[in-house]
Amino acid sequence: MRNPILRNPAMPVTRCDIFCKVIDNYGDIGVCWRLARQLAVEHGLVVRLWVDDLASFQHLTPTLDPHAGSQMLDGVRVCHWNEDTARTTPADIVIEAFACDPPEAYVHAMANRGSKPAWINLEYLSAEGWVEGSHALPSPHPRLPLVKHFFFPGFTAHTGGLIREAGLVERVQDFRQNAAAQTAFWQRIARITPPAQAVKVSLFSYENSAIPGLLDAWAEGTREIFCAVTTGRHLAQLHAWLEARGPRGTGRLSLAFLPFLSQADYDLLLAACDLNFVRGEDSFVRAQWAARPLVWHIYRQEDDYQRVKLGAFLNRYTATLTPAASSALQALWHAWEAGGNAGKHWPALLAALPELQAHALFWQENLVSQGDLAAKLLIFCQNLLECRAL
Ligand code: TRH
Repeated sequence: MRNPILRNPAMPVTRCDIFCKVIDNYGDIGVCWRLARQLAVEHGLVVRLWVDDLASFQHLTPTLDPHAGSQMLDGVRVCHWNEDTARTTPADIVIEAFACDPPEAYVHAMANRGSKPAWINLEYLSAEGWVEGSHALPSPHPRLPLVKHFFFPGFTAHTGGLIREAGLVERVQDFRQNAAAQTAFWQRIARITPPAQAVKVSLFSYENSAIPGLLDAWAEGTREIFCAVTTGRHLAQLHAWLEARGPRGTGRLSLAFLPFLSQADYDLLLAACDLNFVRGEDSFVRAQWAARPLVWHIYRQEDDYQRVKLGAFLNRYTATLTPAASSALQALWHAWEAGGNAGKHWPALLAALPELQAHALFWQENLVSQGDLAAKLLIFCQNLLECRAL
């Protein structure tokens, strides 16, 4: 498909370089990979994705060859970010993810181009109020004739929005309404059919000392719980809990241990569950597109700054909930973040679940109405490039 946004024939902007450094886990590459595919497949840009750690990337895309310097995948040229990267010709749009700094020589080549590229720093996601004021701000290079712009994802119309592929919401909705497709899905990923009456939960988090208490609450609670345990840093605690329970067993809780899923299957998992425990950035966003209630294990930051970010999101997310549902959700999220007694707050959250389910759909619809990040980014870049061409 040709690019519907950057469609000025006098200025055929078609090439985009995305730079990604994998700091840890899968979030950095998860976000970049989604964006790269969307820009290539939906908007027709010629996209190169420069990644410093192809081995981590391979977890998300098993068909990727971690030893190849360059390969085509899903319409994107995936390139290993190494010393040769500096010698490549810069694209029209240059996106550095999370302030990862493209190579110095590449930046010089950008400065030497007749028409300067639109240079974007794609920032981390936050619901804090200052994001609207900082979104799209310019940052002139200290020495070179180049200007980089901050692009902040976010939850309001005055931010860059969230990554959402075309048709995602419809796919999720169709899947949720199709019981046979869900049964086939569970069989395919775990060879299991969850008990019909159980509350279905997915679990993806970091190490968290709140895990055993929550599992105890599930095992000894009033409702049957089916927990789909993803592959991740929470697994050791899950196994330790199982061992510690010994002859008491798992009570009303049944567990299914999943392999690492493709991103597409992980989306379906989120849609198939009644409640999703998610973490980091990308799974947190995907749970919102799944229109299901969620609990967020936010990535820890220096001086516990993540608590400010958590509070900012909760303020927005709970604004229209009843006081009972709002405090149930907040109590469990805070306990989960702090590694505290999340199990104590489970009964209240369970009671609030029907309201939280309706709210998750309302929240998703509101986010959809704000436009998606790739489209907003391209409009922003087009405006930048047109202004420079005047
Ligand atoms: O993996 P994360 O913790 O990632 C990040 C990074 O740590 C990053 O450095 C940090 O800055 C950021 O969090 C805040 O969590 P995240 O962002 O949810 O990314 C996980 C990705 O893995 C996401 O794209 C979903 C995907 N995934 C699968 O594809 N299959 C699976 O089975 C699971 C559990 C996840």
